[in-house]
Amino acid sequence: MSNTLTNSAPWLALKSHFETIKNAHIKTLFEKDSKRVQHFTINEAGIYFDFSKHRITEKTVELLLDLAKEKSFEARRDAMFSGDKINITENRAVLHTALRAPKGAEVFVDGHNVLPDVHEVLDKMADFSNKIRNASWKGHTGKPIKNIVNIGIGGSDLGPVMAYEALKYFSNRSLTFRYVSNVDGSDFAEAVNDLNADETLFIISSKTFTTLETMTNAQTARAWALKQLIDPSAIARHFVAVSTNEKEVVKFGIDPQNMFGFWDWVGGRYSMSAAIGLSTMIAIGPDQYHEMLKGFHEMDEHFRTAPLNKNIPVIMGLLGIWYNNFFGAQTQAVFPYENYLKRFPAYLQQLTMESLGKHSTLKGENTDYQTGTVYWGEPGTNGQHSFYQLIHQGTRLIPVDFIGFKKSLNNIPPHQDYLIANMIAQGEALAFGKTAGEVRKEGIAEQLVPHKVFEGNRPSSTFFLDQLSPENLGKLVAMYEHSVFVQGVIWDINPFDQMGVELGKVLAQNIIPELQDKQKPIAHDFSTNALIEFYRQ
Ligand code: G6Q
Repeated sequence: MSNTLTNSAPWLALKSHFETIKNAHIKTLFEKDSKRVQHFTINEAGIYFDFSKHRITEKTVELLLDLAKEKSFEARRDAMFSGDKINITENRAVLHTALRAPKGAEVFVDGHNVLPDVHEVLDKMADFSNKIRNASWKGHTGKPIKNIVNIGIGGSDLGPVMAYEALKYFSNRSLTFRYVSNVDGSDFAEAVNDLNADETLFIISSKTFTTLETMTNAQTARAWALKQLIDPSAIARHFVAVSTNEKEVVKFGIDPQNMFGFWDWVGGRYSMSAAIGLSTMIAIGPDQYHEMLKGFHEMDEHFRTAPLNKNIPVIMGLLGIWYNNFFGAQTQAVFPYENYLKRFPAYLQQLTMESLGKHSTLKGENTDYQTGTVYWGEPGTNGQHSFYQLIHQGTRLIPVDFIGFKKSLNNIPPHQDYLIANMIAQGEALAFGKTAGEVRKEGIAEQLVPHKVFEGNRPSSTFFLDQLSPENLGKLVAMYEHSVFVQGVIWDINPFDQMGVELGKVLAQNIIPELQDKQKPIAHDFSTNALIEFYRQ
């Protein structure tokens, strides 16, 4: 094994530094450095990022930054922004950042400036969104569209549904939005149960336009619509596509005029700022959608230009490495204290785990270190009444990201004060805990003292923003996107492919005919055969 990461000088330095710090308590770290908050807070790009409650010292950050330098982080980052084909397993550029670059900027792929293409699609999306929103786009029977159903899965679903929920406050409430992803027919059935086809628009969102789930749901949607509308020419008024595959879109029967394109240099899970965001734009309108893109771009610029020690995604990514590879943490919790962000953890699961769950380095060697932390979460305060117990008093180390906003979109006193007090209190309790002495002072019976002790020393980051808005959502998403990139660089893996989802897809294609034709001979392993037999009976 010739992995250079774990043999590199910065890694070895971190390893011995870890030995000196692994037992240090966050409380002691605060006592030793009265300026700790100043040292470990970055207030940039509209995000107040407090990472003082981590098991780190200034030395830790210094060594982690050395590691980033060792891995030529800055050159790798610049290669991404300038359109180099850094997705080496698919020989593609990685340019989600170009999707939110302003008109007039230049980014070249194979000598072609892609920015005019990006803005042409954005303008086409805006034109279409306006027509739906001002009811000038009529359905087949002359009625305006009232319902929008996005059909897509994975990267063609999770971003749009998360953004719709996150930005519901800003959305046009006379329109109804539904998201169908699962190949389970119940997903489709429930989504259209109370809708009329003559007022419904389906957006078929699929980069490849070949994905089994999406194509099955799209065919079912067409049959459902035609059952009510009868005339096949109705499809043109009720179906649009978001895709890179015009041939398949046309084959499905969608007019290419009603197709919104994107490009192979946009990965599925990085596509919510591409035309995959069409349902978002219809919901919040083009102007607010552009505000969201502005937020993305602002964070892109922060990531591209801020010094590494003041760079939010860089520090986030490096902390991820610190806990995963040195403390052996297996998971990372993300708790938004903002109810509209309820789908944000689900969105992040794909972004982080599909990107970083890899065992092969860019050179094709197996890593001799852990990659891909498990991300999970729920909105606060709900989680406090369920699984937080394990984080406070369990035996595992689970770093937490708290995300909060100073102002609520729905100012109903005293809710916001209660919400944010809880977020701040959780970080405090996790870090500082409660000693046996403190418990005893409360007069607790001696036999209960061990049960009431909080060891503390549980690390967390707090991200504080002004108020949830399209712009701030864009910033948050870009922040996590780039923190994933940082980890990919350190681990020397490709965060932009997803070979790991392929095998199951291929095997399902083999099994489908075996379920449909009971006579078909089957020759899998014994367990698989038995499951197929059970279904057939
Ligand atoms: C994301 C993945 C994956 C993809 C879906 C849908 O990065 O590539 O989640 O988005 O499989 O693919 P299509 O958009 O091609 O239908």
